[in-house]
Amino acid sequence: MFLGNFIFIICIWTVKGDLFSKATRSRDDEKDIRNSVYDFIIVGGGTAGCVLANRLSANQDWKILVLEAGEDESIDYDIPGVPTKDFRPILWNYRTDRNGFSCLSRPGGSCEVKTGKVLGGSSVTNDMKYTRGYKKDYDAWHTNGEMGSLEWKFENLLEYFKASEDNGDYDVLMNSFYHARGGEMHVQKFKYTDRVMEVFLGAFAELGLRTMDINTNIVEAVVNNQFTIFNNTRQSTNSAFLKPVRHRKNLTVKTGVTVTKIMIDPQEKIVEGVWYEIEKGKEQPAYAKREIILTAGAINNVKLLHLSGIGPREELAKYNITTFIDLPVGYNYQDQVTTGGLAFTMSEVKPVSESEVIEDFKTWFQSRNGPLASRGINQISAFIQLFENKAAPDVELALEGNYVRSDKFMLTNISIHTAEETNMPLAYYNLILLNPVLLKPKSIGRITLNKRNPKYGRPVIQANLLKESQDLDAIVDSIDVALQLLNTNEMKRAEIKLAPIDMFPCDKLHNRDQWNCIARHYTKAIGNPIGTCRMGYNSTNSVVTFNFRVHGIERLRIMDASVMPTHVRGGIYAPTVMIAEKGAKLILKDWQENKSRYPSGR
Ligand SMILES: Cc1cc2nc3c(=O)[nH]c(=O)nc-3n(C[C@H](O)[C@H](O)[C@H](O)COP(=O)(O)OP(=O)(O)OC[C@H]3O[C@@H](n4cnc5c(N)ncnc54)[C@H](O)[C@@H]3O)c2cc1C
Ligand SMILES: *[C@@H]1O[C@H](CO)[C@@H](O)[C@H](O)[C@H]1NC(C)=O
Ligand SMILES: *[C@@H]1O[C@H](CO)[C@@H](O)[C@H](O)[C@H]1NC(C)=O
Ligand SMILES: *[C@@H]1O[C@H](CO)[C@@H](O)[C@H](O)[C@H]1NC(C)=O
Ligand SMILES: *[C@@H]1O[C@H](CO)[C@@H](O)[C@H](O)[C@H]1NC(C)=O
Ligand SMILES: *[C@@H]1O[C@H](CO)[C@@H](O)[C@H](O)[C@H]1NC(C)=O
Ligand SMILES: CC(=O)N[C@H]1CO[C@H](CO)[C@@H](O)[C@@H]1O
Repeated sequence: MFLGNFIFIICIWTVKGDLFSKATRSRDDEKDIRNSVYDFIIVGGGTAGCVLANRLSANQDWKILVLEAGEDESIDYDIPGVPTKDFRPILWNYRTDRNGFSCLSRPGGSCEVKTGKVLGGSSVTNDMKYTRGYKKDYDAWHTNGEMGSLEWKFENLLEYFKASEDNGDYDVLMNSFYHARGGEMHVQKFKYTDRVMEVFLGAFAELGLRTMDINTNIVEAVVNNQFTIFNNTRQSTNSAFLKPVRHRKNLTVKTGVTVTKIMIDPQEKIVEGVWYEIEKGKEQPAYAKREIILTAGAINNVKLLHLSGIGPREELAKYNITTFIDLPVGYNYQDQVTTGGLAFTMSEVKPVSESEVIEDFKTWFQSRNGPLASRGINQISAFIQLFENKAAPDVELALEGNYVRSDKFMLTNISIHTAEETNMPLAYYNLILLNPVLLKPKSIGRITLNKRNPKYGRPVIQANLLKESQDLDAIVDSIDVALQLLNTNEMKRAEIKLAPIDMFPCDKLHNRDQWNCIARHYTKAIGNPIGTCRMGYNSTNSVVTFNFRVHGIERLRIMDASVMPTHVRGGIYAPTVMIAEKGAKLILKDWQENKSRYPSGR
């Protein structure tokens, strides 16, 4: 069966432009082929992929295929109090390449990059925070003289943010310039609060920060964040966009399949379809009559494109891959970055028993209430500006609760590793980590194929975290700000103090030198990778146009976080959904306007 298909495909490759009419084919073969022809193929059922699957399959004239490497999402991943970023089976388990200047004391001298491998992608493994970034971030994507880029001005993007938004907080929704309801994705604050959250809100207020909606272009604020939750349950883009339309007849979703290659007609530079693996070594083809859309994320898009001969010529030559299109795919990798090491302890901590936690799980499953219907102190963060006159924040001081078992706690200094090890759902915590997240780092890296095993090996992520000295300086500056919390009345009254963290090997150093050392040793990659397929004007320094078309080839687009040229000042979940909304609109428009452009009856 497989072999039959294979021979068949070779026929198609050689007899370009006609999928159906070869007399040499048997009826069975024809049926197989017919069944593997779609209008659009979406590669990667992740954050962006699920949104596109919904929007494109709304058109009954189109047959859509979604190919996702991970398995279906389970309700266990949707409990807000349980951090899915530690669930190895639904992660790609990638790490940055060892570089000698960051992640030094992390295992292997490298940092984890926790992107999701599951239907819904990283929207299943992320922290669900709903932040959009700033007007000036988007306006900076504009290229002078390029009309298409004008559509990326912030004012023109609001409609796409609002298209998917269903905001459930009245105080936020009131600002109808920014917010909307009625979309697929429910956005809301958690109802749950505790005493320590109040203390931190008060302490940041003493430092001059006001509690505000971060999605309204304000310079600084302490934020009781909104999350993509519905009924105290995670809303991934799978549950918000895909699940409700999975019954659609023209929509096929295949999970547990990995796309390994894009089929390209070498003469015409047209994309015809993809090969995907149903199990190791067993590949099947699928064909697209209209377009193939890559949404495999900023790391895996690169791997797939390189394996398919789209990338930097000199780089692909190292693997003896013939270059179809010479493009800077994989360059311009950027991730946000933070460091471990800064943590606070509270004087009185109520110990939690196992049976209490079990009861709380039952409560959540029965009524979606209780401590598991929250993310504890993680709900609070502060956005601060380090450099004046920027009119936007540089750092998010992100709080993260953790529970350190009493046998390890307070007896002696605890290691940073122990401080970060997850033992309990988020609402139970006796330690508060403060992660100063650099929102718009200057350091730039690159992704390349695995040297020994390009096809099955993990891609090489040269993240270059903290390579630029400005990045390190900004993190250390923001720690200075964070330490001022200790002088606030709120913190003093609550007896919140610096946690006794073992700073090895930085224990002999002081002040800035010590924090410099800690940041280099205990670096954390946030896991918000972007930029590897950036949008731009031409093929010299970008991979796709401002309409997401890959330069120099037809019928291939990329529509996920990888097209962002630089970071927006916030997470990239909502921005990625926005990109998919905008992309879906563009596709609808293009195929309406240009009906005859590609022969649709072939
Ligand atoms: C731990 C963590 C916490 C985060 N928290 C937040 C937050 O609170 N707020 C925020 O705004 N942002 C957050 N982010 C970032 C944000 O969620 C992601 O960056 C964003 O969702 C990326 O979307 P994407 O569509 O580009 O990629 P993904 O959602 O990662 O989707 C890519 C999909 O493609 C699939 N795939 C890859 N290769 C193949 C292949 N060859 N064949 C088939 N399928 C393939 C993958 O399995 C995956 O499902 C967080 C990220 C992480 C890692
Ligand atoms: C590439 O091809 C050359 C010449 O055929 C060969 O010597 C080399 O080992 C190949 N390299 C790889 C990575 O396959
Ligand atoms: C929330 O979930 C619970 C448990 O499944 C259910 O009983 C309740 O009706 C749901 N509420 C809403 C508003 O959907
Ligand atoms: C704990 O850490 C502090 C600050 O780094 C240091 O002064 C102290 O000696 C350490 N104590 C132990 C027992 O390691
Ligand atoms: C591509 O664009 C960049 C600026 O965006 C410019 O510097 C470069 O000269 C352009 N290259 C070509 C070949 O037009
Ligand atoms: C439609 O096709 C024409 C001609 O190829 C092209 O110039 C135009 O940009 C296309 N329209 C859209 C919306 O892509
Ligand atoms: C392109 C395609 O297959 N369209 C089908 C989508 O589903 C409707 C309803 O089942 C069919 O009528 C279309 O033929």
